[in-house]
Amino acid sequence: MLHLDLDAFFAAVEQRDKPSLRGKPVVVGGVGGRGVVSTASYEARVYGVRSAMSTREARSRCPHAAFLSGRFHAYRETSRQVMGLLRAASPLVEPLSLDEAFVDLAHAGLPDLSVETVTAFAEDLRARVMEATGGLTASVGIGTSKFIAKVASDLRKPDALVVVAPGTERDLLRPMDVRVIPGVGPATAERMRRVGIHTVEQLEAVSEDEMVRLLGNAHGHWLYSLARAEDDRPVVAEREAKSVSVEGTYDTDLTDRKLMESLLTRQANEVAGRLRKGGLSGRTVTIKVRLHDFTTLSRSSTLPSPTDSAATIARLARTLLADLDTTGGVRLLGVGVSGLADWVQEDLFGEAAEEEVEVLPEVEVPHHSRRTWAPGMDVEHAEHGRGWVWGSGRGVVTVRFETASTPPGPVRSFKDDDPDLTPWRPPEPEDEDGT
Ligand code: TTP
Ligand code: MG
Ligand code: MG
Repeated sequence: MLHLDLDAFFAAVEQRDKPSLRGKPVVVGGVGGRGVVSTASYEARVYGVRSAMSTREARSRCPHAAFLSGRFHAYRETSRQVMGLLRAASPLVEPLSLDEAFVDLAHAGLPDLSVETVTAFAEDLRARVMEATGGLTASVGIGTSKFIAKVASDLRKPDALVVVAPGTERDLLRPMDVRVIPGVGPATAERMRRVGIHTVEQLEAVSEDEMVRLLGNAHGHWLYSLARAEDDRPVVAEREAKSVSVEGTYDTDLTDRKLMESLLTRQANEVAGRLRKGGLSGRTVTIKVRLHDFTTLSRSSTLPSPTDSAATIARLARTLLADLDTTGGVRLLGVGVSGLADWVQEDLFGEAAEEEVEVLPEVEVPHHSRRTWAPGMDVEHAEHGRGWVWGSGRGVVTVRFETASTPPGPVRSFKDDDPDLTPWRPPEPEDEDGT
């Protein structure tokens, strides 16, 4: 089993695309007053900056870092490149997030699975990741199970490969904190601490009965096995679409609830249209909301029977939105239906099967009506070419003119309504259909 995780992912993409930031502390996340750090470059981690820390705290620990608000399209594109490489190596690839995946090496066509062979394979893979992404480093772990591979990839981050030889797994785990075990979160760890269990070795000494008594049935058996490095979870590659979804990303953070509801309603209509075209219906309606600081929330609601009704999907989507705090602004909204069945259950209430079509008002997403120049965003100037927003305020926006393929570039300031300066975005694949 192989586990790959990119190093300081968002920050590494920023350093790739902004040559003047290479080798420097970079913090990506919400830059506003209540913002939270998504990630920090390893240069910033030296100062104690970490994911999920408040940006305020990060600024006080590392005031000279570049604080950037993030460019999701660039992260997604880079992720796509890496996942593509992995899928070319083995048909069994299970992505866990944008920057992380398991790969089943038993299906990678290797002559054998000796430590030497998998080591050479992984070094080659890391080199290919670096080449394909324009310089990003990945940490890779290899072991006899998902658990061990994941522990290994984290062991010597960044830019490292760790192969755990078969038979050495338990020695590796014993001195580690129990929180290394998937499923041992803060609450479980605290419960263990109270009975004097801090390390995996101490956990190993607990009998299975005792473990079940301490942590409940499912959890107890699971942790008993993992403490012994017993983990036979297979890699589950994504297969055919298990859901139909539509989402949209927006240039300006949306704050208007009415507008958000209208957008969700339109998306629900599109989802319903696609379901019908495929002769499908589903029970679970999910909305996805990405906040200004890249926190991505999803909420779902499950119906007693499958639906393909736009009105039903829209109504549920709006209800789900009502429970979310979106005051800081929203960058992405999406609606999906999952739990698909290829039939629609007879309507229990005997309503006409024909859907009443909801008349939708035209909605217009604000397009830089009041321009926001978020730090880090890509821009283009009619005369000076492409660059990124270094900072803005008091009617002035400062741009550094450089890209991934240029040397560090010069800084220039403009009036923030300069018509020659426009946001730049790469052409986006028009179909963002989730699967
Ligand atoms: P991680 O792989 O957890 O972190 P990382 O790649 O930044 O750093 P490393 O793996 O070297 O320790 O997460 C991948 C990306 O997900 C990260 O770059 C930003 C995003 N992220 C958040 O937005 N918020 C978070 O709390 C975390 C942990 C990650
Ligand atoms: Mg990572
Ligand atoms: Mg990760």
